[in-house]
Amino acid sequence: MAEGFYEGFSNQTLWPLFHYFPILFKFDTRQWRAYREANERFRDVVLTHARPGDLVWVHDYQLMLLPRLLREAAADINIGFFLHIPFPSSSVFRLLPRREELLEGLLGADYVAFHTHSYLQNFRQSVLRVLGLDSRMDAVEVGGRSVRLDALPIGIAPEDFTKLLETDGPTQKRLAEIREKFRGRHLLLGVDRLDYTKGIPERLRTFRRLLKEALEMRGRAVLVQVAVPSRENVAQYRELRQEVDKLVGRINGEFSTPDWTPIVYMRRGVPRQELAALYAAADLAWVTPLRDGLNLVAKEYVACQKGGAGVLILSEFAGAASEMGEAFLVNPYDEERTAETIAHALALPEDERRERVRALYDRVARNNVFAWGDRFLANLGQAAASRTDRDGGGPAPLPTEELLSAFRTARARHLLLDYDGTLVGYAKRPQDAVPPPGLADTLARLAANPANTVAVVSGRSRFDLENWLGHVPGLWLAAEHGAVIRSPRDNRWEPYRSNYSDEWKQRVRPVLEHFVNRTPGSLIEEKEFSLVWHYRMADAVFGEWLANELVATLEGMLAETELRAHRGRKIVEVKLVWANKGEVLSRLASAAGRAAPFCLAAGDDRTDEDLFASLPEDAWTVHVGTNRTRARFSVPSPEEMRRLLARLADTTETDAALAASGTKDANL
Ligand code: ADQ
Repeated sequence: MAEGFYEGFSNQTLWPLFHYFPILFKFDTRQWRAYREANERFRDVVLTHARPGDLVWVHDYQLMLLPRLLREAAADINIGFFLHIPFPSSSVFRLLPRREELLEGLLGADYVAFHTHSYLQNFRQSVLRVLGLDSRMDAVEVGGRSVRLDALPIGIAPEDFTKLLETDGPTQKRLAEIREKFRGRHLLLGVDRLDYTKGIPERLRTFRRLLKEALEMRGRAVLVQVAVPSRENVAQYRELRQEVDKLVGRINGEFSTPDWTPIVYMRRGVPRQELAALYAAADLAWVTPLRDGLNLVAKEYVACQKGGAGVLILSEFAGAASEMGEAFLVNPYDEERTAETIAHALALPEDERRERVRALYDRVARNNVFAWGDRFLANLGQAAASRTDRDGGGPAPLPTEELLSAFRTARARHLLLDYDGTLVGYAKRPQDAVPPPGLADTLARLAANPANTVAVVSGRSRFDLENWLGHVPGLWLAAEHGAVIRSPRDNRWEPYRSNYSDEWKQRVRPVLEHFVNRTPGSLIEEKEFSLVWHYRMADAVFGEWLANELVATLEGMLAETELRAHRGRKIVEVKLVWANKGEVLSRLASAAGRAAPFCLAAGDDRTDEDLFASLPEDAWTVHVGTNRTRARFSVPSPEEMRRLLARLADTTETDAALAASGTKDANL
């Protein structure tokens, strides 16, 4: 079984496919069974140790079924999963027999993280195309649970290398020897597992081209290639080993001179001290996998270049490329341009090389493996906590018939409806979220009954609401979270408070502008009572991260003012504290001259929670969507909400007709 699991399904099915080598992947049902069985064995062992509330962190592609197996056996443990290899594009992933089981396996976790944002996107695409499950950028809802998704590139422990170089005598001696040996030469370094994803033959061929075309490299450049043998029980790995042996022999045969050998090939693992000395001595690290989840070698090299001027040549197909922008990025399949880039980089002034590697070093030092581990565990903790909260009493699905009957029998009713995400789905650009056909008519039919007070209570500006719903007779509009309200009696907008100033915007705007400059695709919206930073169009992970940072910055700045910063859906909003949906109901009730025995409030976001909190216990509070909420009930989508309102409108009209016919009878 072990062979079918490890050499088999893990390394001959998943590994090649996830690294975009569909031509190499094999599928064998017995190996698949072995994979499943091995995952079950892991489950059994974990279960002998796990207690309720424990945290289990599952690593990598060999154990993709484990999260679900654990969840089914013990719903009360908290499960995180990290994938160390790429998650391929959905068109490649779909080639895999048993793809559904693998995705469902992963979705057993509370938190699933990948190295890069694009792997995360690929995963979401696959979940959509294979399982038909829609997801948000940071979560997917499955079976009443939310699985949090994240991009969290792993780091290294830089001190493991820098300490050796700074304090370990033998390492320093070795470094001096290597420097001496390669004095006057360009030392180029490749360090890899001997794996076909690492692009070693392509690198050797590129080196050959470099020697052929850049004559100044002859006699000068030396490629030290360290390759540790790997998975030798798999045929492709044995073939690769032969191919590399042959290429090295050919190139050395072709170019060597009595005092210069172009390639030094070490087919073995080397101890950490030797590795650190090589990294520190190398003028250039040649890190050009054809595909790589992240690539630690790139980071290790940078760590050993603390204070140095080394050049990092990095494949754009390594996950690390997404966070190592100061490296020289190359397409490893393009031998010609890669060779040119290498020649160019080596010829750059030392200052420029030094500056680039310093920027890389700072990031590698900061985003180290400890920060990575802490963040993973903190995020897993949070994801698990929100599941537990939900288990302990989330909203119930809305009992529509019961609601209709309560609505029908009430003599007066208040309906308070949020707009975006509640009546209408979110659009990419705020101005595109126009009311769908039929919505205005439904609202008008509801408002036509004098027993109903109907209000759209939104964070939008009064201009948007006026523009889209201003023509609906009888409808109350509350804009900017209730800061300004329009009564249907005279269609005049009145602010909730009359003496306010917007001087504060001059202080807050520069802070938001700073964030716009840092975040392509984000923008500032100015409303009468608030300023909003929108980042829906920005890179989602980066956007979320900056949003937290912005709120933290603003919180300090706004303390003891009447302004508050809060996060909404892909926005951060700064507004006056009294501009709050919770205040709207009292306005309506006093205008209507009575409190209504029936009150329905619907909303989808944090600002609606203020409204829910201000309502009596028995109000019909309805959350649209699947997030956490204090509402009593939920409906899945704005479409569902609109259907519900249309049914209420039908009821209202029947009421009105009955009442009308009753009146007629009485008149007879
Ligand atoms: P790997 O495919 O193993 O890891 P990589 O990230 O490059 O790839 O790590 C290799 C490690 O082995 C490095 O720490 C390196 O120093 C060491 N190494 C390589 N050759 C060596 C040699 N000859 N002697 C001694 N040590 C050697 C998987 C994914 C990666 C992802 C990591 C971490 O494939 O994409 O970066 O997990 O998530």
